[in-house]
Amino acid sequence: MSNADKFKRYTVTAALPYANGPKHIGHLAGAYIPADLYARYLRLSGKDVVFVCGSDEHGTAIPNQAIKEGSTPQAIIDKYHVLNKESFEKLGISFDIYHRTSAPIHHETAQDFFRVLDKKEVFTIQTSEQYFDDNAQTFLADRYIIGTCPKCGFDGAYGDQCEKCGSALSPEELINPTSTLTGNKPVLKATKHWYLPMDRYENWLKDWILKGHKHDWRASVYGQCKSWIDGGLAARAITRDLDWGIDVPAADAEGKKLYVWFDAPIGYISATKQWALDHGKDWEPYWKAQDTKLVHFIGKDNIVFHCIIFPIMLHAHGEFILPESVPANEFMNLEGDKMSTSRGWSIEMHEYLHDFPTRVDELRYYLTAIAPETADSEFTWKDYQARINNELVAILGNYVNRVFVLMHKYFDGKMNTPLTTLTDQHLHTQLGVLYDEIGASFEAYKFRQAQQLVLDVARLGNKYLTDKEPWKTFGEQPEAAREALHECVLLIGHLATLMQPFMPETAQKLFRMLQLKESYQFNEAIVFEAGHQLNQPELLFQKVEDEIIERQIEKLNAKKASMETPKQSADIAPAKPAVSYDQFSEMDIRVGTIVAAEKVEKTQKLLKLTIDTGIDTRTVVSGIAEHYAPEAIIGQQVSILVNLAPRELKGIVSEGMILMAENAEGVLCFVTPSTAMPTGSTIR
Ligand code: B3M
Ligand code: ZN
Repeated sequence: MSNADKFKRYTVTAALPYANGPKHIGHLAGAYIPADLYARYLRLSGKDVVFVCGSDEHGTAIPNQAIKEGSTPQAIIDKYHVLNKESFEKLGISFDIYHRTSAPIHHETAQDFFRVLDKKEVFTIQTSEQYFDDNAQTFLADRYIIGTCPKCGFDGAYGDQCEKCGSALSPEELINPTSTLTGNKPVLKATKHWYLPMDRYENWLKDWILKGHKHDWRASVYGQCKSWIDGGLAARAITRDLDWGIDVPAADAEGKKLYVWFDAPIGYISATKQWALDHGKDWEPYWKAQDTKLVHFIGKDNIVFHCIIFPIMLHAHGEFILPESVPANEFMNLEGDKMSTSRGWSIEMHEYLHDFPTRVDELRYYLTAIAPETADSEFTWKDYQARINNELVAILGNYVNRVFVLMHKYFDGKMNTPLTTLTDQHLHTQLGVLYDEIGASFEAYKFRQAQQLVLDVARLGNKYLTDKEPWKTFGEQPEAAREALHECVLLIGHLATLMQPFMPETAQKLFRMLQLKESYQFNEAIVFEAGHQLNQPELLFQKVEDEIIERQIEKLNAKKASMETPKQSADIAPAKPAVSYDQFSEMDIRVGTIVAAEKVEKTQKLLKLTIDTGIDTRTVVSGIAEHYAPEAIIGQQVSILVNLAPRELKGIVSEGMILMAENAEGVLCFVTPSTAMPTGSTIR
C-alpha cells in the first residue's frame, strides 16, 4: 500500500447514467459495483474519500425518450432519476451524493467552466451547414432526420446511423432526408459552433498518457487511448443546436446548448460541490490539490471521454487535477447475448430488486465474481446459482454455521477467555498474508481477485476446523476444543471485516451474530472480552433452487418476445413529406369496375385492364399480373385515379391508375369500398 500513501484524499466517480430509462445489471457490474468496492475499501482503510455520482439529464437521449413515451423531458428525468437513485441505494452503492445535472449548481458550474476556457481562447469557432426544419424553425439533431441509406437503400435510416445495415452516417449522406418533426424536407443552413481543438493537445496527451500511464493503466484502457492518439485528434464541437440542455454562456449563442459530453463530466465537480455544501466542507481540495487521487469508474464505451476529452478540458482550464486512473470495465453479456434494455434482453436493477429483495449481497457477490475487468464476461442464471450454492452457501455460510453451532452446543455460545490475536501461528500468518494481498488487489483495481481472497479466509477456517476436529476432542480435551473454536470465532470477525466492501449486509449480520459493533476498520483490533456471549446464528445465504432460475430464464425470454415488435415494423416506410389539402383535392378518385383484363405480351408484370369508371370505359395498364389471373378479376370493384395524365406503357396508352394496398412482404390487394357502391362514385 506504499503507493496509496502518497495521497491524502480520494475523489472517486462513477459514470453518470442517463436518466432516460432504468439501468441494468451490466451497468451495475461495469461501473457502480467496482466504484463502490473501491470507495468502501478506502473508507475502511481510514482514507478521506468522496464518492460521487448522479443522473446525466441532458443530451438527445432525454427528449428522444420523451417522444417515445409521449411525455416531456422534465417528466422523464424526474421519473428515472428517482428510479435509478433508489435502485442504487437498495443495492448498497454507497455514493456520498447522487446528484443531477439539471440542478442549478451544475448549470452554473458547467457554464463557468465554459467561460474560463472561452476567456483563455481555448475554443475555436467554426461555421458549418446543418439541416434545419423551416416549419419547426429548428436545427435537427441527427436522430431527427430520416431518409434512404446510401449504403443499403433502406428507407428509414437515421442521420447518424442506418439500423438496417449498421453503417455510421452523417445527415448529409442521407438520400431524400426528411424531418421527423414535421415530415418536411430539411434545408442546409449555416450554423456556428464552439470547438475544442483536441489536435493542439496531442503532444501533451502523449506525455501524460503514453509516457506517464503506460504501466499503471489497464492494458485495454491504455490501448484505446493510444489508438485514438495515434490516429490523430480532431477538433470536436462542444455546442449543439438543441432546445434541451445547458445554455451556451456566450454572446451570439442564442438557441445553443452545451454538448452533453462537455457538461456531463463537469457533473462530477458540481456533485462534489453540492456534497461539500451539504456537509460543511470545502470542495476544492477534492479537485485541485495535488495530493488528491482522482479515479473514474466507467464502462469501456466511455473511455475516450474520460481519458482524452475531459482531461483536455481539465488541463486547459488549468486549476484542476487529472485522473490518476480510469479502470474501465469491458461489457457483461447475458445468457449468450449482448445486454440491451431496448431489446428486452436485460435484467434491470429494479427488476432484480423486485424479485429478490433479500438477495442483494448475492448479486453483488456474483457480479464481482464475474466482473469484466479484462475481457467481456457473461451472466447466466445457472452460473449465478452455482456460485451462490457452491461458494457462498457451501464455503462461507457453512464455515460460519459450523462454528456457531459448535460454540453453542459445547459452550453455550460463551467465550470465556479474552481474545484479540490468533494464537495459531499458521492461521495468524496466513491471515496476515491475505490482508496484504487483498489490500494490494484493491489498489490494483482487481476486485474479482480481492473477493476470491476473502473467500480464502473462509476456506482457511474450514480447513482449520476440519483439522482440529473439536467435536472429537471435546470429550477428552474440552480446552483444546474451546481453543480451536475461539480461533474460529476470531477468524469470523476478520472475515466479516474483509467482507464489508463486497457484502455489506452480510458483514453486518456477522458482526451482529458475534455481538460486536457494526463495522470494523481494516486495521482495527477485534477484541473479545472474557465472558463474551455470541448470538444465535442467522441464515446468511439461501440456497438457489432450480425453480428460481428456471422462472428467471422464462421471464427473460418472455420479456424479449414482448419487446420484439412485429418483424415488418422496421420495414414500414416512413411518412412522405406533407401535402396540402389543395394538392390532395386535385386528385379525382372514383369507384370503377373491371370489365375486361388480359396479360400484356412479353411482360411479366403488366395487365391491360378495361375499366368502367362511370364517366367512361377506358384502358389502364397495371403492374399486378404476378398477383392476379386476368379471368379472376372481371367484375372486381376498384379505386381508380381518373385524372392521372395518360402515359404509354409497352405501346398501350394507360389512362389512370388503380389503387392497391401493399404490405412489407409485397402482398397486394385492391382498395375497394367496404360495401358495393355505384360505379363512378367519388372517393375523397
Ligand atoms: N451518461 C453515458 C452512459 O451512461 C453517459 C455517461 C456520462 S459520465 C460523465 O454510458
Ligand atoms: Zn443501410
